[in-house]
Amino acid sequence: MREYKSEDIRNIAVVGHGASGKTTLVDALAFVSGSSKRHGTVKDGTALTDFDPEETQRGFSISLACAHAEWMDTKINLLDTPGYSDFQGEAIAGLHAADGALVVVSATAGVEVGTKRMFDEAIERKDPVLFVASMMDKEHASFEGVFESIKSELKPRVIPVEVPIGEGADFHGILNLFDRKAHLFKKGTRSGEYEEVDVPAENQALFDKYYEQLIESIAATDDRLLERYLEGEEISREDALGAMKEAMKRMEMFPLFCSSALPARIVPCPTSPRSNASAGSTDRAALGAP
Ligand SMILES: Nc1nc2c(ncn2[C@@H]2O[C@H](COP(=O)(O)OP(=O)(O)OP(=O)(O)O)[C@@H](O)[C@H]2O)c(=O)[nH]1
Ligand SMILES: [Mg+2]
Repeated sequence: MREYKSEDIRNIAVVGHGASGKTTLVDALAFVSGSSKRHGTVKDGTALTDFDPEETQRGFSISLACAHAEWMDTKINLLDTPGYSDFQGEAIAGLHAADGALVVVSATAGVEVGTKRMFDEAIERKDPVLFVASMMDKEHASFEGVFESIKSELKPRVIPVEVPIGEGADFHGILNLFDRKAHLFKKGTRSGEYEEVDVPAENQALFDKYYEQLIESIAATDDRLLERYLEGEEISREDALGAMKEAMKRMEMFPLFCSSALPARIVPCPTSPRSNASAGSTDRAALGAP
């Protein structure tokens, strides 16, 4: 591993309710970034951050543990924390050690008691927060449900920066709002591999709806951008990302991503290129933002 200057290192606490998918997501992020050669699972006892024999036996996290992902010349230390309230002290210690929090919310359960507790802790510490709707491949997964549940129960200015294409067994890609592209997961390849294409016609309306919301929300955090936006000027990707980073630091914006983090399985699908279990994309710049 190369050496990093301190300004190129981010410490992110991965927090949330028990069994929301934190350990699985951390493993996937380390694997997809190339920092880990193996894509492990909690079920098989091979997840990077659940290495303690008691954890592998019980199938949930007990202690704070760290993995890392190297991404765009930044080393991101991912502090995987336990979600169960018995081990809450470890999760809070993780937040104390971190520069920001990644709050994992299950796409089938939405905001739960542990989500709220950890979100409140992060807010109290004035840490930038981003959300990930996990387990998008599961039956009854609902991205809109997670979005609404965060908005109503945590009341932050949460805003999707990527949107799933399909849900549950049909989850096969994401719309990357900043890049204005679709990422379609490649079938039968290692997790996280995708093909970048123009937004498919059948997803254009969905893209337009979320893109408009994103740009409007970002513009509302910056007077100069707002003026340009109201005059009908196009806001560039760089300007939008820059303003969002600043708004995140001021805790005025909370981006929402989505993922499915189990190792890829080959799922026969005659109509669309997909793997129903690929790690969701996380916008590079935004991931490095906090
Ligand atoms: N289908 C599906 N299952 C998932 C996904 N992520 C996690 N799971 C499963 O959900 C269960 C909980 O996942 P974990 O990663 O252990 O969740 P956690 O948040 O670390 O749990 P605690 O450490 O107990 O707080 C495991 O059985 C995982 O295999 C996903 O993206 N898709
Ligand atoms: Mg865990």
